[in-house]
Amino acid sequence: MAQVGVKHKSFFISIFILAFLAACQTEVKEKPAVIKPTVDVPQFNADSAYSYIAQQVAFGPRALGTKGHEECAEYLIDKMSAFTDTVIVQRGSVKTYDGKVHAFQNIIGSIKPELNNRILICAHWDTRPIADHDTKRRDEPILGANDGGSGVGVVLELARQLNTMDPKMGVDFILFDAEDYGQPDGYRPYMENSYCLGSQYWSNTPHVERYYARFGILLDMVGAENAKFTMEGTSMQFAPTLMKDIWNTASALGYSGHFVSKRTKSIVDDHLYINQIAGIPTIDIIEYSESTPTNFGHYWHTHKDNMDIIDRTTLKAVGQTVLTYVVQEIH
Ligand code: AHN
Ligand code: ZN
Repeated sequence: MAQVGVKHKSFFISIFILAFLAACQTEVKEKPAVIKPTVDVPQFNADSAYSYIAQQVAFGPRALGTKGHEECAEYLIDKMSAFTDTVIVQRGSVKTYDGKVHAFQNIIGSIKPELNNRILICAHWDTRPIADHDTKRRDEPILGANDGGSGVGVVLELARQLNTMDPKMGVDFILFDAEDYGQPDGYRPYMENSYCLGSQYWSNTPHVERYYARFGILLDMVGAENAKFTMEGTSMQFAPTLMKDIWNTASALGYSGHFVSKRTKSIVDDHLYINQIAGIPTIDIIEYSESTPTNFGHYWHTHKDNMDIIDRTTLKAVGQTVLTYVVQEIH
């Protein structure tokens, strides 16, 4: 009897162990997969972005100190007021490389300004006062449809869309002034940091005290036909994860023709100062050309930078990619 009892005992122990192992396996199998909740992403309207570019260009050149600059500022403040909860215009003056003093306006629209958890989307709105890379009329200001107009056009359309979405995070849209009054190549005496004066000012003196954002996205020259956007060096240095995530988003949406997963040289642009001074990890989505000595588009700082080179297909690729990434982040 004692032996039977022992046999019975080991039999029940074996059954118990098998049942336990089975339970463990079942539990592992039935553990629900971690799926990110799917969020409805609206369609980025490229026609709308295009029209915001055309309206800026209709003011003529928007270089510091011009009538077009003054009038366009009013238009942008109006638009930003329509698309965000609060608008702050940061006004000041800067001394440019040519010794002149110019008034500037950084235009800052905020959705849910009361929230601490924030993201930042930005572009420069001023245009270059000279056409130093053109072969003729080099001392005349350019229209800057792409360099100045396009980033703002996409930012405004993003603001219009995100404003209707009741985001769980605050969103700031900054239109920087005084980006493109930088010193031409070979000008003496050399002046350091002559570009991006508006973003340098804001980075040192943000529109609210102790401002911080989880990340920033800068849009510069995002509207030219067939534009390629590579993984620019400064962005990869300061915000590699953000950059890879956004390029992956573009790829998932079928925009790998525009968003090329190749690292290219570092560029001095507004994002450098936002990273260095404000300490906000920020990337630059900026066109890279393989076929020009500057690696900017063939139209860059020439009179060819007008509405003829703006293509809705490129605006859509950039706008939909950023909108998709941001909508997922703020829910
Ligand atoms: C420099 O040429 C040093 N940076 C380019 C920044 C820029 C100019 N973006 C648009 N125009
Ligand atoms: Zn420029």
